Amino acid sequence: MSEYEGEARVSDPVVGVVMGSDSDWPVMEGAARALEEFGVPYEADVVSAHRMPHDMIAYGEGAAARGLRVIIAGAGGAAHLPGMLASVTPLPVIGVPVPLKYLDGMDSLLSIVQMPAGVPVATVAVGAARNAGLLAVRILAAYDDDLRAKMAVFQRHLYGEAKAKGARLRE
Ligand code: RP5
Repeated sequence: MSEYEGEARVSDPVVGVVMGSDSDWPVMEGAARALEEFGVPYEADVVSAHRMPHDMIAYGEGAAARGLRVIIAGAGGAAHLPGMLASVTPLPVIGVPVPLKYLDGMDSLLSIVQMPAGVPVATVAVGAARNAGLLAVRILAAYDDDLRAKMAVFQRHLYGEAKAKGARLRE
């Protein structure tokens, strides 16, 4: 059983966090944790583009009707999952390049970011699943006053941390 099974599922998820393999979870967990911090209901699952292509298409085609509003998709190597999902859903897809043993994640990054015109994937930095989660929150917050207020608090917190670092250097 994957580590995340049983803990990452909530009722009525609005974000789908999917990945090509459970070996991606140590990276993708960052997205899940960010969503939890903001109280955003999400689901997590393995949907491999190459090992379960029909499931992948079904996931993408059914996502909006099931109530999802954003998909975060992570994969490593020949990372086709985010782009293929974007091709079959009208929802925004955020791609997370997962770094593997070789090539430092550059293969994953280029596989995800080089999408053809008309089929965008919002690609975050290699391994930056937390930012993917935060971007999903921002997308949802555009139409949710409470969530936008939470994001503003979060940003003020970031500001405070950065200022404190400067203050420590000046001591
Ligand atoms: C990709 O292959 C997955 O997203 C993962 O990053 C990589 C390796 O998968 P495993 O061989 O560990 O299952 O499709």
